[in-house]
This record gives sequence, C-alpha cells and structure tokens, in this order.
Amino acid sequence: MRDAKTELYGGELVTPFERPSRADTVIKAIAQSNLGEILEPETFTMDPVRAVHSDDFIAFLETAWQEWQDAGFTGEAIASSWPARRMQSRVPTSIDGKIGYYALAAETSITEGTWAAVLASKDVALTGAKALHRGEQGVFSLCRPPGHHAASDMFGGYCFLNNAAIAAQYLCDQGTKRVAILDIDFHHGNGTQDIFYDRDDVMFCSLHGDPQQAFPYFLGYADETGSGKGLGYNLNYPMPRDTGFTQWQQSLTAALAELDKFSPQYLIVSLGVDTFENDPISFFKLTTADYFTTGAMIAELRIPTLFVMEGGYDIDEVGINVLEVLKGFESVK
Ligand code: SP5
Ligand code: ZN
Repeated sequence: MRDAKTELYGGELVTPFERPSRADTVIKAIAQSNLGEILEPETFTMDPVRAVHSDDFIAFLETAWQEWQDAGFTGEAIASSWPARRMQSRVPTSIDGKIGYYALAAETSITEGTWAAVLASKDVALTGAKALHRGEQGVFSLCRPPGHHAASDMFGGYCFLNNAAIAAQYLCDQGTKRVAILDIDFHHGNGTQDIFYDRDDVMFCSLHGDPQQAFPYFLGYADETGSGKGLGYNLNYPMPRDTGFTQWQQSLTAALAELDKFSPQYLIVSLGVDTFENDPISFFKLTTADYFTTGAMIAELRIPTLFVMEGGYDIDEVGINVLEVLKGFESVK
C-alpha cells in the first residue's frame, strides 16, 4: 500500500505532515504503557459510512485514484478548481473537475493507498464505538487518516471519511438518545459540525484556533450555534495565536460544563494533539504535562468515552502527548 508523498504547503509540494509514522509512534508509546488491551479492528460494512456520507461522495473517493491515472496524470490526485462564489455546483464528469467539487482544500492528495487507509480508519473508529456500546468506560481508536474536517460530501484537511461522526451515528443507530462530541484538535472540526448542525441528539463542542487565522478558515466562529432543532447544540471556542494552557483550560472547563448539562450517554473526543507547543503547523502552546490534566478533566464527567485520533504533527512527541491524555483519563477512578 502506498501512502501519499505530496502535500501542497506554502506553494510547494512537501512530504505530508499527516504521515504513517504518526501512528507508529502512538502505538509504540501505548504498547510500552500499561493502559490496557490493544485490539485489532473488526471489518464493518459500508452501512455506518452511508449513514453519514453521501453515496456519490463515497463512490468518488473509491475510484478517484483510478480515474486520475486513467486521465493520464502522473502526479498524485489533487484539486485545483472549485465551485466558488456564484458558480454552478453541479458535479463535473472529468476527474479534475470532480475532485475540485468534493475537495474543501487542496493540500490533501489522493493516491494508491488512500482508499484502503480510509476504510481501515473508519473500521478502527467503529471497533472503538462497538466496544464502548458493549460497556467499556474508556476506549482509544488510533485512526489514521484523521476525519474531523470531512463533511458528508467533502474531503480535505487530511480527512476523507469522518471517523468520529461515523462512530457517533453508529451509537445513535444502536438506540442511543444523546451523544456528545468534544473536539480538542487544534483545528476546527468543520466536517463534524456540518454533519450534526441541525440535530439535537448529537451535541458538538470544538476548541480551536480562531478561523480568522487558522485552517479551515471558513467555519468555526463562536456565533455558529446550530440550526433548527439543533440550535444551541453546537458550541465553538475559537482562541488566538499563542494560547497557552491557562486560557485553553478555561474554554475546556466551559465546554465540559455544557456537555455535562446535555447529559450524553456517550462522549466522543476528537483527539488532536496539534495544540502542542512544538507542532509544526499550529499556534497553541500546550505542553506534555497539560495533556494529562486534559485527560483527567474529561474523565471527571464520568461518561463512557471514545477517543478518536485526529491531528498532531510533531512526530517525536505525538505518542507521548496522546499517552498522557489517556493516562490522565485513567487516573480518575
Ligand atoms: C486533522 C488535521 O489536523 N488537519 C489539519 C489540516 C491543515 N491543513 C492546512 C494547513 C495550513 C497550514 N498553514 C500553516 C502556516 C504555518 N506557518
Ligand atoms: Zn488539526
């Protein structure tokens, strides 16, 4: 299986920040700890994916790389044209048009191994959701690629299928009345917000870099609070450049209080550690010790919790930072 070799960054094609070695360092850190059993993922059908993503989008992802090659392109598949303001939003038939229709950003390439990795990632999330539904108190799904930027019919921001949303919808489809998603990745979880924006059975709270200054730029403002019966069930906590733990923790405390009021049966944490002080593409200043505190604060809710891996690009520290969140969670009994 071949991982992508290119990301469009600052006008150059660079080695993607979201790369396979991220998962290797996380699994290594966890394997060396005594956190608990490591399970292999189960294979699920596409039904839980179809419950979140549109059929045409799924079909696009499945065949994009083949169509790109058939068109004679020699580089990795990447978008370069979009339906921008006042343009028609019909789906073109050519792959270079189609990829622009379904992309929300151009940095994310599609290549030979993309679809297989995307399918494996949703299986990891669903395996975690199933374990939670069977009674586990805390589960971590080491998903890669990440998912929270993916909407029902859009990929980008290194995300293709929204793993956390698929897990949440799966729990709803098992009869769960209320699921909460807490997104602590540095970036706003635009895809997850969009998927559940008009719903009152899935609450979404996100702490992130101010969209005025940070990707995904066009969503994540504090005044986005949900629509229709979903009004009040979407909460954004954007924060400025150089935000450290004192300020970030205030947002977390506020978000946890709102989640507590909602009284969810399950909590899904979109866990990105790109809030780390040395993250190469982000601008918050959290330290390794802060991740332990974060995990402990989340555990204080005493809600069965599924952590789903999102971002975190300091390859040397991503493992320990994730481990600290989980250790902090486990420290609360
Ligand atoms: C899952 C996840 O964390 N996705 C992040 C995708 C970010 N992609 C675009 C990044 C643009 C970064 N600009 C950084 C300027 C740094 N000086
Ligand atoms: Zn991120």
